[in-house]
Amino acid sequence: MLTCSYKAKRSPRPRYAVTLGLILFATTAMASTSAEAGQPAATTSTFTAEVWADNWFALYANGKKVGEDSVPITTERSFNSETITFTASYPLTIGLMAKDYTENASGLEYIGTDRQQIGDGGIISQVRDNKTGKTITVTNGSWKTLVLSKAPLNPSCVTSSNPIVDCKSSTITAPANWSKAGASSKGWTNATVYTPAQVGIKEGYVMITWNPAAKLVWSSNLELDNTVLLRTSVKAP
Ligand SMILES: [Ca+2]
Repeated sequence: MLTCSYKAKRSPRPRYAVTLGLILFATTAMASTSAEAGQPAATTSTFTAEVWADNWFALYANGKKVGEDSVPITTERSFNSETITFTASYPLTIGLMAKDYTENASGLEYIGTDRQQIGDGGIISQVRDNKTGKTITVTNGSWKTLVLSKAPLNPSCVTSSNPIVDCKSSTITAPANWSKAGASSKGWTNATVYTPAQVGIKEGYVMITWNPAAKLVWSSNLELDNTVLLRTSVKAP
């Protein structure tokens, strides 16, 4: 009887222990699952973007501005490059707002001097995932572009003694969320690739070792289009 009684008391203990263990295991597993679902740790990384622009740019990741050219667009000669580190998650939409310097809405520069001209733009970028060390995107003709500001619409005004009056321009505002995944592609076209000679690379451009696949890009008109948006998307590796 004693043995029986002992066995009767002992018997439920392992079951209880197993049940408790299962509950604890399940709770831990659930906590772990919800932590992974709640924060995108699995797809988040830090990235390093190298950018050279003639003349200015702002960099966006998944709709958020993560950096910009440290030399203001109000600087007539600005050919510096920038290295920007930021944190973001895949799928990653990279956006660049690029501006060619213009002295005013005429689209001209060096106004009133013997160098008065229309001027041109150009931008190149490469982005590296710091976790893997791999380059995940470079500017090329597969990027999409949208022109925001164009001037002059009548290039013959380049010789005008009063360009702000004689030169015509057109400007639209950047579409909301233009650098977010799923943004409208209405009006966007493929970026145009330009040679270093066409853009006139200088100064900061040569400070960076460019991936051979990274190309100088802009809209289809390097001279007249003064503010352009550029965008690409990168899937999780
Ligand atoms: Ca320029």
